[in-house]
Amino acid sequence: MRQLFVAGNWKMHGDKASIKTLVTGLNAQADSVGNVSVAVCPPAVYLDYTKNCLVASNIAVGGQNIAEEPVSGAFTGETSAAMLKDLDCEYVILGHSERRAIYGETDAEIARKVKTALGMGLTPILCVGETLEERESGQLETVISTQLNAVIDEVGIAAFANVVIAYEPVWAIGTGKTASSGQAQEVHAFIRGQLAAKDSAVAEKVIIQYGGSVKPGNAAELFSQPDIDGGLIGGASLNADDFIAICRAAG
Ligand code: G2H
Repeated sequence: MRQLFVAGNWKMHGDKASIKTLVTGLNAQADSVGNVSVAVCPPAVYLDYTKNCLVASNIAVGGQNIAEEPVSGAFTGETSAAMLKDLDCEYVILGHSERRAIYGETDAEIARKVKTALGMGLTPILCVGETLEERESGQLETVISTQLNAVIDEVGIAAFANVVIAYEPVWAIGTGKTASSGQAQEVHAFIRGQLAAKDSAVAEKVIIQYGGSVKPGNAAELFSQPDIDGGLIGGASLNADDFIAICRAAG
């Protein structure tokens, strides 16, 4: 039985005042979430501040990106996996569709970043997902398996025991459109099947989160699907009551 996992992707949102308010709300309600793993992923500059504000011991912290280079070097503007570890982060989101589309991250780069994260003892939250155009032209499975295989080829299937996958249909991100629980389950089962073809024990263990306009009102239905093991939450993770309600739906 997999333990469900809900992570908040704060993206490029927040300042010290709003993070203080948000984390105070999370601290107050963290005891009520039940049996679920929880993490928040603030912007890199606020990781340490967020960690210091967090009193709840059941909420972990993660980054939203790392450099390929694991420790340090002449890479202006970058953050390394070692730096995230130094700040007691447990997770890092990699390959989010915004990184792929806006910053041109390729499958190969993302795969190398997954390898870097694993090597540093961080758990990558590897995002995969198709655009509406890709879905409507029948390329969904090809797109997802290409994104997955790039990483499997780089790190090996056994390493996926320490990887979280987030299925995020691009057309459902921040749009208010959520994949129906049936649509999402279908893709989650496909992802697990792709892994199972290579290693069934690993496939059974891997957490596959759903992401894309998850809200308190649709979380329980999504999380009740057999292959949906929690969520990667954007907009709704910026409000403590909403995020806790989503965690409770998984707990
Ligand atoms: C998808 C998700 C978080 P939102 O990007 O990764 O954001 O919940 O706002 O659609």
